[in-house]
Amino acid sequence: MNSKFIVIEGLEGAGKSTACRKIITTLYQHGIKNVIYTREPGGTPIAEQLRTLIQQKRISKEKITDSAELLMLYAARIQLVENVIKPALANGSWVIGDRHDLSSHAYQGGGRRIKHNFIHYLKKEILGDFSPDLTLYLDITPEISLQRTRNRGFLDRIELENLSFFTRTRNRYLKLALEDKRIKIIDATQKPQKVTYELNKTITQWLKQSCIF
Ligand code: T5A
Repeated sequence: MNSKFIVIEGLEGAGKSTACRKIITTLYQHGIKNVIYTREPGGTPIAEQLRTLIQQKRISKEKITDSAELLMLYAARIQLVENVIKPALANGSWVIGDRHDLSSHAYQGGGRRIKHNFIHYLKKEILGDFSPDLTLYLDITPEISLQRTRNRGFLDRIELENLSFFTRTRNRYLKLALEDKRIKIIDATQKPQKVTYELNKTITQWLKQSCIF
């Protein structure tokens, strides 16, 4: 059985971490037991240090420029892809990714308004043709996202952005999801049990369509 790379995407508080756990359980029930979990940014010692830099509210008085943020995200991503994801796939493991490249197109492209051509160029140069087999985009409104993250009690540097930033980010997610049939949209404003049901249904259908069982 060919191993696959499945990614979960969405705004803060969309339920990505919860969804990753549920998907791992669903795969297990379908006999796919060799599965690893990754998160972005992060997942290797260097990528985790980059994550800290990206999320830290302030490093002295120096502001992280939008381009530097994007480059750090791609630096973290390629460390993870080359050192963890590709070797795992080559060894027959499935990989469940909590965020991947689509996040940069949504947050840095949509939210920060960095030009699409530049992000696309970086992606091609750094990742080549490497991409997920399936992406599940958990769609919530920015208002719900901010409410769920505020309930958590602390906000990192990106979570401190305003509603318009997250509205642009969500709009870019939706635009890209509608353009690519490998990205499935799940309504994550529903009750957790309903979201889990939709996730299971989508994954099971996709496994069948991909002739995995
Ligand atoms: N980033 C990342 C970029 O800007 N560009 C990039 O290229 C990349 C890769 C990463 C940050 O970096 C940015 C985006 C982010 O700002 P992260 O660690 O991935 O951050 O973090 P978050 O998205 O902030 O992760 P969260 O843990 O906040 O969100 P999750 O994982 O989506 O949500 P989860 O499962 O932890 O749930 C959050 C809360 O919501 C509740 C849960 O119980 C929990 O309390 N919840 C629900 N409540 C009601 N109904 C539902 N259906 C619910 N689902 C979950």
